[in-house]
Amino acid sequence: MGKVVTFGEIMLRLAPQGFLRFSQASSFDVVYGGGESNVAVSLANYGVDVDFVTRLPKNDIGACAMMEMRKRGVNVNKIVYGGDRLGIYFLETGAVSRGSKVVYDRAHSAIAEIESGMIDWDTVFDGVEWFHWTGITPAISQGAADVCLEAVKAASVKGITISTDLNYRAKLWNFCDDAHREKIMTELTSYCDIVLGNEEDAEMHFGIKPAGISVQTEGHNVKAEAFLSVCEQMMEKFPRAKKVITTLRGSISASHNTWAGVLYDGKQLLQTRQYQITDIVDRVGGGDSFMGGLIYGLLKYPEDDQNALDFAVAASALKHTIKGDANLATVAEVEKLMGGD
Ligand code: KDG
Repeated sequence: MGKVVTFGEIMLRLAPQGFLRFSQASSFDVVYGGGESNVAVSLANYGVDVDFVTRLPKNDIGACAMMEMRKRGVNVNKIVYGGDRLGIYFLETGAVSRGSKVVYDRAHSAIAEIESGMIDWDTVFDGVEWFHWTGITPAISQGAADVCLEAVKAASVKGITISTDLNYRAKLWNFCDDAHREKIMTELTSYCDIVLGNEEDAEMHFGIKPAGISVQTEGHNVKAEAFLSVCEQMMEKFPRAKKVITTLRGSISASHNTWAGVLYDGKQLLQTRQYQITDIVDRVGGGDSFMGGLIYGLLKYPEDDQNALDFAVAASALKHTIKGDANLATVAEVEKLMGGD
């Protein structure tokens, strides 16, 4: 299986224990998370040779983030160092009908202050088969968006498969207006072969809305059909995209989700079974674990998109049982769940 590179921000996640509110906490549980580092951890866990590229401060906290990735089996020797701080995010876990809360403290992080030319993409992409970025990275700062564009251009020149998770984050993109955000995301996505996103991502980044069928209509199949019109519009806008994928999540309560996936390849819409996920331990990183499973599945079963999609959705269903942002489920555990257990 070929080598994969992901690029983005890794943050310190500080969360009050259990279901305590921020105002009740006298200590925080520490884990590390970030859309692209989570995907890298999933892949390393499946035995894939994966590099995580980012910019970290050259201090003890940056070293902790680097060592966390190394501990999980991710290659860290392409990370660059500089800047003053690691980004932090605070998470208050929701319960019953009270949703979770996220507070970002990531302004002026080392990667937010990255500039063009700081990463030697030619060297990073030597011998690489797949590059993954998400809509979080260009949302951090103009510099991060510029470096992301350098990356997709360099990967494209080398014929590397490029994937994205559009990952719209309303609390980011503070450095630009909506029109500029759309311009950045349109240019970056135009280089992608594989595009993961939901209706909100498509609408917020590109103004693409499902045609005809209301996405509010109940029922998994109808929602999948609604997404088909999003896929068709995405493929028209991004001719390089060979597959457009989404997760179909139903949020029943803070501890109960339904979870499925669909993939459109320009001809047919593949669907998975729907998982009922009750007693959720940690829902953060559900989309990243899906993406990690999808990349692994598409590399392992290049001729069998259904199997790849089934692997992705089973992987992310399992992630909901694991504390922290990253998926630590094994291939054997995912395949056992796919087998119906
Ligand atoms: O997808 C999970 C991510 O949202 C989480 O790990 C933190 O990267 C993060 C972000 O920017 O919200």
